[in-house]
Amino acid sequence: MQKKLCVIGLGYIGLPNAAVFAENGFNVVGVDIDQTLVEQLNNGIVHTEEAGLADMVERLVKEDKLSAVTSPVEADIFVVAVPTPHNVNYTANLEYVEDAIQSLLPVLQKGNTIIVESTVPPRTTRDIIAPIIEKSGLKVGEDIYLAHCPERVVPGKILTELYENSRTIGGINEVSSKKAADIYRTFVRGKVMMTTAESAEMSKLMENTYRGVNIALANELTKIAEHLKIDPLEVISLANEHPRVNIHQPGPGVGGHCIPVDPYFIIEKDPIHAKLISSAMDINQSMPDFVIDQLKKVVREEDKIALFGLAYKGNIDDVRDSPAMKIADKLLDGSFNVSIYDPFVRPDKVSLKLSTFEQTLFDADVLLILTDHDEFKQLDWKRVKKLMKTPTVIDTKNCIQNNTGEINYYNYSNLYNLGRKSSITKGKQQV
Ligand code: SAJ
Repeated sequence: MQKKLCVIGLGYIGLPNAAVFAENGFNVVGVDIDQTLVEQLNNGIVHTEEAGLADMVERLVKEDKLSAVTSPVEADIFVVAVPTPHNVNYTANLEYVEDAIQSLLPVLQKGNTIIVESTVPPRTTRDIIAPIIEKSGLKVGEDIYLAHCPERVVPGKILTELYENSRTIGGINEVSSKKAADIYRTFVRGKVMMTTAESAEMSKLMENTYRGVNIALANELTKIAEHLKIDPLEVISLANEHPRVNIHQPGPGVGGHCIPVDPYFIIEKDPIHAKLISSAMDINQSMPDFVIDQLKKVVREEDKIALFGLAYKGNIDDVRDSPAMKIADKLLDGSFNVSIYDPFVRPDKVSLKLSTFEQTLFDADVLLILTDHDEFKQLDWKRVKKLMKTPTVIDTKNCIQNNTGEINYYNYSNLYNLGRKSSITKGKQQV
């Protein structure tokens, strides 16, 4: 018989998950506290730019395989995919997770499986989530199966990665792991790895911490290289020719809901030992100020700065924790004339004013590139030069591929030349 599956939270992770479960034989009901989102979804309307998702949801709703409601209904399986934001002091705010679990209690039945995909600090499943479930009178691990199966998909490729990525299934006990693993095995083409809830929680956090620490290393190298007048991008590409080295790419900082947040969930649990992780987070957080310091070498007060890109990374519409937002806010607080263009971000999703391509570049003194959208990689430099007052570009993502020498181009290779009179050829790009 077809199993009924309830997904709690229809955001960036919950909705694609709901769609994939529905596509793979489950009768899916999505739950979200946002009434408008629920109504729109029941009409087949989706407002995220995630590749392929809108068409898939529209079809599944039409086929009656997916619907949405505002509070949980009885089901065989519950998948919790709500956000875990951080508090002001960077500890995990588990309010949404706790509320979601609490909301299941009235509909829970013996034999149900609860899967938590939301990222949580180590020990949360056993010490916080299981006790809430047991308030129902049902015993976790015997009457109710509970597992933490952290989401690992990357925005921009969510649907592909839901199928292709390996999954870590951390049951509260073995039978819980097996029940949850059987559900993912219906569509996951990667490995389905069974472990404990604690190892699943910690491995998820370490995946994002690994990336955050390695990006911090690249960012720190950039600062050192600027000081010592060395090209850090060339250094990275040379070092990465070593078979066991993989230095990541520097940038204007680290954004998104995961890499700037998750490592703090480890720090909060053991601040005494999480020294390297703490420093890495500080370095990444300092990058927006570093970018502004570089920019100030070439701009004066009242100058017009054109900002390209608000999203936290290329070809997506997500601005959560975006370093570009931080840079834009800080520049707008100063006495600069700032104009912003982002082809992906919808103007109603941000408090900052967005302008068109032409409006942003018109009469600008400097173009600051903060996101590596494909559109920016292929800019028509003749057109850019014509619109700008002074054709100076600072590319913090090293994403420009067709620089024709029409403009004064700076990326992290040659930051130490910024604001100097002489023009020097350095690295791969012409200045
Ligand atoms: N970034 C750099 N340098 C790099 C790589 C990335 O500065 O070399 C920046 C990006 O520009 C961006 C930020 O890091 O601002 C994060 O981007 P990302 O693509 O590294 O990661 P997310 O946050 O979109 O997704 C990550 C993924 N985790 C890993 O790759 C280990 C994804 O698989 C997780 O599911 C997701 O976090 C999550 O939800 O936890």
